[in-house]
Amino acid sequence: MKLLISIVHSDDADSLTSALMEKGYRSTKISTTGGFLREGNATIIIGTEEETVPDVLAIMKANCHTRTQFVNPLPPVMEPGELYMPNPVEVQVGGATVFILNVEQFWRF
Ligand code: 2BA
Repeated sequence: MKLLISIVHSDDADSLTSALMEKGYRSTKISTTGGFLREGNATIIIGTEEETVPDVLAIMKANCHTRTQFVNPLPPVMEPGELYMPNPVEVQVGGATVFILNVEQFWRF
């Protein structure tokens, strides 16, 4: 069995979990925050059999979209009277960042 930990855009999370459920995959959504953008994203965890991992990844690819966002870099240390003009930097976010882990044991009571 495998555990997929997938970080996706918040706007894609509900369509992803619905698409997974339609195909019979169980998932859990956790509200998370990206360390770089400091914006909300969603972490979807999915426990599934090894042979179904390609199908789950295909569902993620179909439902999670790449987005372009602009971020303002941290302002430099300024001397009094200096003016800082922020120059936004473009970053590509997602579709999905996926970690796949081996599951040693799985129990449901
Ligand atoms: P954030 O950390 O908010 O990062 C958002 C996007 O900013 C990243 O998109 C990437 O394009 C850019 N970025 C992140 N760190 C950067 C840096 N040090 N310098 C320049 N650009 C940087 P993605 O790579 O698609 O990542 C989307 C979200 O997935 C991340 O949100 C984070 O929450 C998670 N993530 C990505 N890689 C991870 C990792 N190795 N471990 C844990 N979480 C990760």
